[in-house]
Amino acid sequence: MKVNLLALLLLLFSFAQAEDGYRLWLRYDQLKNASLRTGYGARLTTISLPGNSPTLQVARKELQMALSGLLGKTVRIPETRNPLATLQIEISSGRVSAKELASLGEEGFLIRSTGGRSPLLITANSEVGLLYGVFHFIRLLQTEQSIDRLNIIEVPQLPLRMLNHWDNLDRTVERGYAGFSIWNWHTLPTYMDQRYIDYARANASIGINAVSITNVNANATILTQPYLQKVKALADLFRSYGIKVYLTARFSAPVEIGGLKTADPLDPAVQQWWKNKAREIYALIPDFGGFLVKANSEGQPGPQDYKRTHADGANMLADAVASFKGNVIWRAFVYSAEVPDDRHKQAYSEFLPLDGKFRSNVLVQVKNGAIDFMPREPFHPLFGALPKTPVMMEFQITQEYLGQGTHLVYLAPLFKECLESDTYQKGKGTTVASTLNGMAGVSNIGTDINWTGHLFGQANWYALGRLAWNHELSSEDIAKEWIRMSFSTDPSLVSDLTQMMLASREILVNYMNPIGLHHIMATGHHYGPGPWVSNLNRPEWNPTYYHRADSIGIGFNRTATGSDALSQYHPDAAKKWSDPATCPDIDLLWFHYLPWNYTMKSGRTLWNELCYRYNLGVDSVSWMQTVWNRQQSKLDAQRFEQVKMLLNIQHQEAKWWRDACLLYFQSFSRLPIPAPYEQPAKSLDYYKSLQFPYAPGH
Ligand code: GCV
Repeated sequence: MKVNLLALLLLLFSFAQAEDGYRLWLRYDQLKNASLRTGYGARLTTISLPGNSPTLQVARKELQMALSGLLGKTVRIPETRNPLATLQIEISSGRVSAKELASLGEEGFLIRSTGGRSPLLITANSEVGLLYGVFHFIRLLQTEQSIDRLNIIEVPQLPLRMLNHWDNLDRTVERGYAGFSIWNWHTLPTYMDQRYIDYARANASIGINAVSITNVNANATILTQPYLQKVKALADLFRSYGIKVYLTARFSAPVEIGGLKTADPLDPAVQQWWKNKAREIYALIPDFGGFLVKANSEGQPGPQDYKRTHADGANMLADAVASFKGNVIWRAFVYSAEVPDDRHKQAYSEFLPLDGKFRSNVLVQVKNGAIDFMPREPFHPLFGALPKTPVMMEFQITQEYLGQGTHLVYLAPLFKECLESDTYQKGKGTTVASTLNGMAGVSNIGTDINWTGHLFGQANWYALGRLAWNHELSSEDIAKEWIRMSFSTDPSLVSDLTQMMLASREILVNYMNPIGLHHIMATGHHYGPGPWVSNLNRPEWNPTYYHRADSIGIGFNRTATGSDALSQYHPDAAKKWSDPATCPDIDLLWFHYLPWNYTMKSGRTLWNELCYRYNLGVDSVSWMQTVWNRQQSKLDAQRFEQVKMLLNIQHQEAKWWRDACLLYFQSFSRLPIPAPYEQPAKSLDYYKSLQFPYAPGH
C-alpha cells in the first residue's frame, strides 16, 4: 500500500513537472549524479549575501531555488553576513586585490575557490555584477562542472546587451512566431504577470541589460501618460535584474500626440516638446535607457520629411535625454524607393557622410548585413566605416527569413560568422566584433508556453545574450551549455544535439538560399519560397530584383561592372569577393551574375550545383530527424514529440523550397534536374498558386 502511494505521488510529481519548456534553461531539476550532489552539498552549507536590496533578494531567491532543486536540499541564506559561510558573496571583497577588482568594472564578477574547506567567493563591484556571478555559478552546477579550484573572471565585452521587441500595443508581434506579445498593456500596471519576472530572470542569467519593449514601427501612444505608467511598472521590476527599459520613439509623435503642426527636428517647439517628454519619462523612470528609432525607413516618419538629415533627427532626441544620461539608438536600416541605387548600398551612402556629426549619446544600430537578416549575408559595409560613431550590431533572433516558427535553426554560427568577419578598416584583424559598442537581438519571445514557439528558438535567445557578453565563446560551447541546462548532461545526447544544432544553419541555407541567393522568400509574410514575385510597387521588394535569373544565368553583379556595392568595403575585405574564381561559393551569387554552365569549385556546373545544394539541404533535414529520433529515450515525451512534429514540417517545407525554386530557375536554365535527385512533386504553377493570407507575424 505504502509503495503504491509512493508511486502515485511520483506520478503526480511527474505531471506537475510537465516539460512544457516554460522554465527555459533555468531548469533546476535534481542532478542525477548523486556523488556530485553530495560534493556540491558539502561545499555549500551556508551562504552569505551582503544585504537585502532588491537585486540581492533576486540573487538570494535564485540561489535558493537552484540549490534546493539541483541538490534536493534547502539552503538557508540568512540576511546577516556570515563570515563562516561556505559561499561568500561580497561586494568588492577584501580578499581580492584592488587591481583585480578594478578589472571587473561595473558589471564583471570574479568567482574563486581554493578547494578543500576554504570558502567559495563571488565578488563584484556592483550588485548586478554579483547577480551575474550568481547566475554563472548556478550554470556551473547545472552543467556539472567542478567548483573546486575555480578562478573565473568574467567581464562583459560590450556595455549594451539588448533585446529589441517588435511588439505592438494590440499585442501582435511583427515577425513574431510564438504567440502574442508578453506585454499585457491592458492589465498593466496593476497586474504584474509572473512572466515578467521569469523574463527578467532569463535575461539577467545571460547578461542582457537593456530591453526595448515596443515595435520600431512605432506607435506614439506608448509615450502618453497612461502607457508610461505601465512602462514604469515594468522598468521598476526589471531594475533589480540590471535591465534598463528603452522605448521606440515615433518621429511624428509631436504632431500625433503633441498637437504640434510639425515634427521638424530643427523647430524649437518640437525640440522643446521632446525635452518635456523626456523629463516626464525620467520623472517616472529615473534610469530610463532612452529611445530606439526607425526613421525614414519603409514608410516611417523621420527628419528627411523636413529635408533634415538622420543626424539632425538623432541629435534632437539625444539632446532631450542627455542630461538624464539617456541614449538614442538610431537604426541604419534605410533604403528608399526613390533611390534607384542597389539597396545594398543605400545605408552606407546615407550614413557615411554623417560620421562625426552625431552627439556622443547616439549609437547607430546596423543590421548584420546590408539587405535584411538573410540566412546568409556578407557583413554590412558600415561596420568599421564609422570611426567617430558608436555602432551597435542588430541581429534578428526571430526567424523571419530562417524558417519562422517551425524550423530548427541554431543561429550562433550566423552571429559568429558576422562578428568574426574582418573589415580590415584598421588593418588586418579589425573584426566586426571589434568595431561594436553594443549588440541587440530582435526578440523571438511571445506568449507561447515555451516562450519561443520552437523549443530550439530558446537557444537563439540564449546565444545572443552569451555572445553579447563574450563574442569569443564558440557556437559549440554555447550549444553545449544550453543543451546541458535545457535537456540533460548525458554525453551522447549532448554530442548528438550539438552536431545537429551546429549544422542546422548551413542546412537551411542549402534548401533555402544556396550559393549566395537571397531574398527569394514570398513577399509580405516572407513564409515559403516566392522567387517568381515581380509585381510589387518597389523594385527592391521583388525577389526577381535579387536573383536576376534569365536564360543566360543568375545572380546579382555587385562588382565594378555591376552595382559596385563591393567598393563600399575596404579593398582588402572586398578582394576575395571581387573575382568569381576567389569568391567563396557561399557568397558567389550575392556578388556575381554567372552563366548556368559556369564551372564551380566542385567541378559541377552552376545549375548542377544548385540542384545538389537544394537536395543536400533536404537530405540533411532527414538526418536531423534521425538524430533527434535516436535520442528519444533520453528526452521527455512532451518536448520530444513537439520537436519531432516540427522537424516533420521542416522536412516538408525544405522539399517545398527545393522543388519550387528548382522548377522556377529551370524555367530559365532549361536544364534537367539530374537523375539521381528526387523530381519535384508538383508543377511550378501549383507552387505559385499557394497563398497564406493568415501567415503569422505579418
Ligand atoms: C520592423 C524587415 C521586416 C520588417 C521590419 C524591418 C525593420 O523589412 O520585414 O517587418 O520592420 O525589417 O527592420 O525595420
